[in-house]
Amino acid sequence: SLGSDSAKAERMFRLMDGFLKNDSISLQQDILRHVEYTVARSRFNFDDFEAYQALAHSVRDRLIERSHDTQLYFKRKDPKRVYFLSFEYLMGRSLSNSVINLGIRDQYADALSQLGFEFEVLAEQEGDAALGNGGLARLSACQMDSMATLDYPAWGYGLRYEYGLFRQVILDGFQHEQPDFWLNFGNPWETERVHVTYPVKFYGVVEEENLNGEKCNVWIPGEVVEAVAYDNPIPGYGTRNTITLRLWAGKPSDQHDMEAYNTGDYINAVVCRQKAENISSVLYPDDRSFQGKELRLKQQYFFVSASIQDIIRRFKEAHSNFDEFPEKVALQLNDTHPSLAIAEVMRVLVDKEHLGWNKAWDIACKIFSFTIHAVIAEGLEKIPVDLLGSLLPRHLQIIYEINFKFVEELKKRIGLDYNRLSRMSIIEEGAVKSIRMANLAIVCSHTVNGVSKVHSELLKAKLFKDFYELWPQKFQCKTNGVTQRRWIVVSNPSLCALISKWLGTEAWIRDVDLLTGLRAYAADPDLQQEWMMVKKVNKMRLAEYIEAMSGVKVSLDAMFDVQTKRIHEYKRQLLNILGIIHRYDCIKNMEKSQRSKVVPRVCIIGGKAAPGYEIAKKIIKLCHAVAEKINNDTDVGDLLKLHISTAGHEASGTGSMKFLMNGCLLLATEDGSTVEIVEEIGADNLIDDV
Ligand code: GFP
Ligand code: GFP
Repeated sequence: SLGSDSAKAERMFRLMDGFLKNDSISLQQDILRHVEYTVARSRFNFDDFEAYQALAHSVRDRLIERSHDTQLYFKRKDPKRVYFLSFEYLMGRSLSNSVINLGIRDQYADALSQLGFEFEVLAEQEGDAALGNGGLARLSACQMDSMATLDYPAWGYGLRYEYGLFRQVILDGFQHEQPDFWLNFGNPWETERVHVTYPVKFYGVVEEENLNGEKCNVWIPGEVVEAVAYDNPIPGYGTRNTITLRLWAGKPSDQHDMEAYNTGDYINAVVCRQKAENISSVLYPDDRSFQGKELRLKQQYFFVSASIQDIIRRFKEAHSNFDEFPEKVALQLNDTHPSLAIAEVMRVLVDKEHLGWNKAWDIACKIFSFTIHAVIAEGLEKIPVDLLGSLLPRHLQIIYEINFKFVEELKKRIGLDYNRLSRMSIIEEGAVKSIRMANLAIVCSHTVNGVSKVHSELLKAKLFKDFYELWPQKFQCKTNGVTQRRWIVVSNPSLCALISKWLGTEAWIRDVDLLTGLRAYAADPDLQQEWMMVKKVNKMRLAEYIEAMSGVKVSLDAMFDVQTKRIHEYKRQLLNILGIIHRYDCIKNMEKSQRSKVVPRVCIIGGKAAPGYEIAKKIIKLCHAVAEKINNDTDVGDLLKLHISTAGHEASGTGSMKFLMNGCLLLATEDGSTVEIVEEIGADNLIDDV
């Protein structure tokens, strides 16, 4: 017998020989073991990609240890957990980020070099997990890194798309989209949890039943799809805390089509089962204008329903009374995409847990908070009532009920101001009767935040003025941030080394405010020279990359002028391109002798356009047409080159932060986060040129 639990644990621990070790020999043994037994290649003969796979698995082992300890710790402590619900995550690559956060990058680099491999080269083998479109999705990834580092008991929930954001191919200056089947070579970071599955229901009818003399609603679904969990560990920096990003994938349900099997339609039944897997297969490219597509709504509910079931299951394992729910659970809605969670929580609490409407609503209002990323009204999601009613009949009833009670309450507060009542209603009347998802989220959430000061003020003054007047206390600002772990330490190792050297500490990698310590040395010529060197070397690397990718040779003495983000009218790539045409014109009209005074520039514009967004796609073509003209004009030569790697309405903008923290100058208007960036860097670093 293994004896008591703790004796058992002790014995297990000894059998495992303690935790994995991080000295060079142990790491080498580990990598070779994975080459041999996981990748199943001979340890005497494996290539860079196989070495990467083995390396990734050995890192993953270390992540799993920490993730187990984290879960065990939080299970014992039972703190309030924060659940971050987001439809998109742009995690990118995991290898470098993980070993840096675990503090064992150098050890791995050393171990690999003993085996005849180079860490940097293997890291290049990893593909991108591009399960998102742009800023919103990258913000989710940064928030996960941050919550892990700050020791939060946090979980991220999302969808495991099999096809991430499309691959962009440029043919004759035009963008073409190709599928990004990123799981082609497997994903060593995730763990499939075959036992963590939940049924998710769609369609069907709602019937009233009598339960112990009380009426209750029972939803009889027309389709059931199983959601299976895939866990991705997210390690914090300088802590053991390793949280989980749990992504759901569709899987056929056995409840689904017994009928079909019984009636002998075997082939058809199998084909139907396969459809279930399609639910999570593809990420919708986004242009911030709303399209009511059934599959997208299905995806939203699928991920919301599985997540809520998981959260409630976890809560019930430790608690018997829902009164404690708001003390143990916080749900953060990342934009409106997951806001069906509100109706779902109500459905579970009312129909399944039989708490009664008022109690359930009271609980719901204490657990939700809501981040808005939109600036323009067209960006707000509206779901046609007919679509919702057919896909989720019970949820439509619930939303109507929430709205009815809300409007009744509102009438008491503001009287019969019908214009205002109709503006605030969760239901939009009109040609297509729709559900305003943002209104639903605001009505239920205790906190609503914008993503920069300007944006948060705009929400109060314009987009949600009526709601602000009703509930001023709900509205907050949470300015976006980006993690310096990803955007300096991983992406710019030489700048990272410089900063640590001058600050005499690596503490800024945890606490970004410590970067202000560099101010003391800003005028030091040694620092300036080292800083310029770092930039120069990076610039050389970029120039090599540009030449390899596009064949355009660029001058290292030129100023590199970069704009990279989704192509969108409001992001004003068009303005940028017009500026380039103007500069080209000026140079052409100049006396030759004057030209020596022009600062040479390399303009770099990068970004994808949503496949259905015609104007954005034309902007890409325009960029290429202008580039072709300028780059082939020998008269202008190096004075101007345009390379296309592929005040407006920016709610915040996080790309500017990434450029800034790597020592770039920003050319910006006062919108979104730039106003606060000026507060941080100080007016002495601002050239105000209006
Ligand atoms: C559990 C545990 C993990 C376990 C996974 C998968 O968390 O260690 O491996 O989930 O079952 F913490 P809960 O979802 O039960 O919180
Ligand atoms: C959106 C907004 C940005 C904002 C991010 C994160 O980004 O202004 O910084 O969300 O809040 F437009 P995209 O998804 O459009 O890139």
